[in-house]
Amino acid sequence: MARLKLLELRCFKSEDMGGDEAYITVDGSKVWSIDEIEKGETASLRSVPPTAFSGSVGVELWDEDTGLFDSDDNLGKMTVDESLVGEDEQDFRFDQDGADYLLIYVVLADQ
Ligand SMILES: [Ca+2]
Ligand SMILES: [Ca+2]
Repeated sequence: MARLKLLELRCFKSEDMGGDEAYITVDGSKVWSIDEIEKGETASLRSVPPTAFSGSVGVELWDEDTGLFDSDDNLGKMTVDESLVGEDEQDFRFDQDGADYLLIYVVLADQ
C-alpha cells in the first residue's frame, strides 16, 4: 500500500477563456475543486487528504462546464504507481483540450 499526496496545481493555460472551474478526481472520486483558476495561478492542494492505494491509481484533471450541451472537459489523466514510494516530489503535465497544467505530488509509504 502507498498514499498519494497531492501538493500543488499550477495553471499555465486554462481551457476556458478567463479561467477554469477545475477539479481533480482520484480513482474516479472528486477530491478537490476550485471556483476559478487561471493562467499564472497556483493552487495549494495540501489540504486534500492523502489517498491510500495499492498497485496504481488514476488521477484526472477536469474543467467543469455548465452549458446544456457542454459537458465537463477532461484535461488529462495520469497513472501513479506504488513504486514511487520514497521518491522525491513528482510532477505531471495535464495538457489535453488546449489546457496546460502542472500537478505536483508525492507518493508516501502507507502507515
Ligand atoms: Ca471548458
Ligand atoms: Ca469551465
